[in-house]
Amino acid sequence: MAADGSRRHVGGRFTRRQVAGAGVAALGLSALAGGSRGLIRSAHAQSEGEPPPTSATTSAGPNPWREPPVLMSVDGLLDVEFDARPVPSEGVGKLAYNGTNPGPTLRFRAGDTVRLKLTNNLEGPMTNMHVHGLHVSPEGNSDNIFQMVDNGESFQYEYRIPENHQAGTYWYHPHHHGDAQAQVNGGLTGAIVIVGAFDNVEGIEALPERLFVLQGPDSVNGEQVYTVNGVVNPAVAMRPGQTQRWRLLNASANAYFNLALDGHTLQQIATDGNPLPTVQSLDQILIGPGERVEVLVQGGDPGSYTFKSLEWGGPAQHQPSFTVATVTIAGSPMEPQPLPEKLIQLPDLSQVEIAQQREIIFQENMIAPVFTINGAAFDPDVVNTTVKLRTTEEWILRNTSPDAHPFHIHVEDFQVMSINGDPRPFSYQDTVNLPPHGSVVIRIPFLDFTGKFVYHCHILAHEDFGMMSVIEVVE
Ligand SMILES: [Cu+2]
Repeated sequence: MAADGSRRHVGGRFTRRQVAGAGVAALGLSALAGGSRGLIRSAHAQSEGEPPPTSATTSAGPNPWREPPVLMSVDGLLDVEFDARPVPSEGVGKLAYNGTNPGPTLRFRAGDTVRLKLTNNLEGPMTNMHVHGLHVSPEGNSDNIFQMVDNGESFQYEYRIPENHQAGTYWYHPHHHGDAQAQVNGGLTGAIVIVGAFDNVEGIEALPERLFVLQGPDSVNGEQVYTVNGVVNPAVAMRPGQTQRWRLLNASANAYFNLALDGHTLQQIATDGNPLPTVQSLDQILIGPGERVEVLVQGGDPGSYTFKSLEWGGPAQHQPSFTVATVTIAGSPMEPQPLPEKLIQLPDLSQVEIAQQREIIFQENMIAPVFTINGAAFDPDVVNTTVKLRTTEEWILRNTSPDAHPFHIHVEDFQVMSINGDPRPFSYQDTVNLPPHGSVVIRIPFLDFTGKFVYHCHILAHEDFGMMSVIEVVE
């Protein structure tokens, strides 16, 4: 690690007392408002009362489609500087990297090096950077979320992307425990696209691409709005019969997107940056906070179709149906291209030797700390789970609460073996939804990197209030 004066470690900045204090706050809110809904509502309320943004995003739309600026690697190197600062007039976002909400899309290849210099001009809180889904070292100035950047200071990150990294859709966001929800909700987020072999699969190659960075809800003119690339209800143009590749990223701090396109089937090809072995034809796809899916969409008959999020959630997490985008199919028809017959088969872990089986229990408690994993709230000074390098483990994720919790682990992807006891179609993910009072069995290969990182609930209101644990992989 470079001897840089701006370095800050969570371990030195957060005391047990502060973490316990956060738990007390959570108890008060959840006791008053019932579970996580109280926390989510209170977070949204922070933006109410402020002057409404003046951009076109407040209109019901459909509004013009736009995507974030793209920063691409050149000759194996992507070298970028990110300035995090408040931008009260920028769309629905209140915070931004380099003035755009969402931040620039980072596009590079497996084997590349990504250098990112983060400057904190947030005028208050500490911040840092997490590259969600990237299989890179958690140590030093790589994907090390124990590193903090103080207000007015900078930190130089460097990520060495393995040659065999999966091509796909990933993302970045701050991971400052206690303030992650506010910073991500504020607009500090963006997409990462890794380019590679998957893009050359027959039936995918050369398809027109769209990136959907899904955010919200945000309060605009007293209304709760959801956005795509910072735009409320953008217009998506397609020709009849045309196939488009959509990269869908749930960058919301707390909300789910239960996606469906009227009159169309979503042909899923990837989960969380990992290819599926074959196309999955689905009428709706639930993506929790932090999750990504890639789908192929084939335009139907000319007309206007609503891309929406269907009603979802139990009593404390209930979300009504809402419009995500409006798809307009017009122009000269195209001959529909055949869907890919075969995608990419990743290693199947169902027969491998399991070095260790663990039970990871997600709990909501009546007394502080309210949100815990295996009875403990996050403490950066405690290693909750120690794993041997070059082993594969089976984790049984259990949820004893009435709320859904999206489980996410840094650095490593896992194979999902079953949900509530039902075997699942083959998929590798880095985030998986843990249903209320449910269970998910996963297998995680720890093959390449030693060091300390975290696993947690990706509802950031829950994570900020303790639902996170420390894992260390050792030789
Ligand atoms: Cu949770």
